[in-house]
Amino acid sequence: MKLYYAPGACSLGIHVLLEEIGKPYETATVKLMEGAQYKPEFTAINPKSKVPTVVRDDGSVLTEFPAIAYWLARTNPQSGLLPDDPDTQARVFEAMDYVVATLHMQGFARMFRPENFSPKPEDAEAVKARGREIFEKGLALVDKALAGKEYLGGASLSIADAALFYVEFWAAGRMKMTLPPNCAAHYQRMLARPAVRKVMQAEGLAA
Ligand SMILES: N[C@@H](CCC(=O)N[C@@H](CS)C(=O)NCC(=O)O)C(=O)O
Repeated sequence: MKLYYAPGACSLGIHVLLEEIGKPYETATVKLMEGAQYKPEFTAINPKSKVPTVVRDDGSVLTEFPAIAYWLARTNPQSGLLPDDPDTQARVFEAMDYVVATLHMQGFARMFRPENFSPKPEDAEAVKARGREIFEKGLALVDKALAGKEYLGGASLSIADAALFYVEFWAAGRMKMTLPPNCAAHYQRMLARPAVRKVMQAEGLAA
C-alpha cells in the first residue's frame, strides 16, 4: 500500500492511522506548493488532484479521508480504530464527518484558499474571517463532545481522532490558535502517542 501525502496536509491523519495500524506501507510526497497535484504523473493516479490518496496492494486507488479511514479500520479490525458498538460507531462518523466536511472544508479552506470562495482579492480578508468563525464555532462543539473522554469514541483512539488531530495541528501547531481545553488536552494526548511522534518526524513537523 502506498500513501500519497503532503507534509502537514490533511493526509497527516491517514499517515497517523497507517502508523497506528503498524503494517508496512510506502509513502510518496506530493509537492502541493509546486502544483505537483495537477501534473499528469499524479492526475493519472488521482484526477481529483488531492491528498490523501492511497494506492492499495491490488493497484486500486482510494480517495477521500473518511473513505480511506473507514477502509483502513475495517481491514485492520485488530487496530480497534472503529468501535463495534453501533451507537459509538455512529458518533465516530458524526465527529469525523464534521471535522472533514465543516471544520476543514468550510473553515480552514476559507482561511487557506480564500480565492476559491471569492475571485475578488478585496474579499480575501472577509472570507478568511468567516472561515475562522466557522472553525472556532465548530471546534467549540467538538470540545463539548470530548468532555469527560480521552478520545472521540471514548477511551480508545478511533478514525475520528486522526481527523481531529490534523485540524488541531493546523490550528495550534501552524496558526498558533488557542484550542479549547478538551481539544488542547486531546491534541497533547495525540502528540504523545508513539505513532504520531513517528509521523511528525517523518513529515518534518516535529518541534
Ligand atoms: N475531501 C477531501 C479533501 C482533501 C483535500 O482537500 N486535500 C488537500 C490537502 S489538505 C489537497 O490535496 N489540496 C490540493 C489542491 O486542492 O490543490 C478528503 O476528504 O480527502
